[in-house]
Amino acid sequence: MIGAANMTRMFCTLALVWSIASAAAPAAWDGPYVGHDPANQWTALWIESESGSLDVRRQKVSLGDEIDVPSVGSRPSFKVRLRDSTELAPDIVELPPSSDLFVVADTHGEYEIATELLIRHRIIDDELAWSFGKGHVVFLGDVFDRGQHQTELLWLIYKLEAEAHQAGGRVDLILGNHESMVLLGDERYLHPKYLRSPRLLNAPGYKTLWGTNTLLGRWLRTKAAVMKIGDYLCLHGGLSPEIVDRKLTLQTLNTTVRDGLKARHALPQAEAHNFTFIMGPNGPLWYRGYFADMRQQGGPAQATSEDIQKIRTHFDARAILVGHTRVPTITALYGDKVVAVQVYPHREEASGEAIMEALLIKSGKFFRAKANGSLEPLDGKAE
Ligand SMILES: [Mn+2]
Repeated sequence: MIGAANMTRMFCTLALVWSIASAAAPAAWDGPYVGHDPANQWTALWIESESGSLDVRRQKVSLGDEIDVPSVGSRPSFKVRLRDSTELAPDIVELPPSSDLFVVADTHGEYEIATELLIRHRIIDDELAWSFGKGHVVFLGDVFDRGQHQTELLWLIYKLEAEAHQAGGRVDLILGNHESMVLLGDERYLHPKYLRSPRLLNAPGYKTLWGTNTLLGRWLRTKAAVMKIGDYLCLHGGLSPEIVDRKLTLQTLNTTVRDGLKARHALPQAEAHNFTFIMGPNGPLWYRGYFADMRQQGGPAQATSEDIQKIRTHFDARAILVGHTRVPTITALYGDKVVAVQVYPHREEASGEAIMEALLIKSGKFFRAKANGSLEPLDGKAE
């Protein structure tokens, strides 16, 4: 087992590297990472760049303290109050008819583009503070991998969760396949910068930075793979007809994923069997059967309208909202019983304009919320 011993080394014996007098202040590079040692002393670690070298800054902290998450590009730094997470995300959340639901799919480390989308739609203000009142935001997973600012995005979501709660609103983060990959040690899709972070922090691998004695690692392991928010099933990949055939409930799906992400090799046999299915091409984190027939790739057949009806009946839901599979614009499938939300965050080559979309559900109506701030009903008329 890696884990306790290595984490102890990481959070106890890391030497603080003092910078020699220098004109320029160190620039943020990665972090903070917050974890505790076996004596429950919490430490925050930042990696900073100065005069071409990367140094580690470390600070003893306590739950309840506020620490800085550094600025990125034009986005300001923000303070986050440290809290431990023990309460599990619910399988089902009420959505009052007057509350808007803002659905954000895979952000993949594209912090500036994702925050632009949130700012333009007044989910957050220019200082990155919650400004959506009693509204509800759900992130459909895949915050990790590909881009280079996943740490900041996770801290932002963690912070907004608390601020939304204070305001009578709500933020939920659903787990995607890239959350599961990172937490289980698959480093293939990490932006190369994140391969350097564990080395600089004297940790044996990137997943150690998100272990069960880290603040965000514990927080991520309270999250759900599938949530029903109001009448909507919210998840990363999709619900396959096989889930209904196996009679899997939200509770079984979420408990199995959580247990597997805590200790995959310690799962009892029946649960290990479910975990293997869930982490496969017919499982909720990976399924792409709403989009194409995947049988030639060893995946599932394309879901039929009858399949979708069967799934909606099994979970008593109006529609299924998914990320994971890229679409050029948010698209209603199966007569709006499935909505594909994943417009990959990127910049238009010529103009540099941010391209990303979220799904806004207002009084049961679907809108595309674009990164430039415009809203467009899913049935096509501009508003
Ligand atoms: Mn994905």
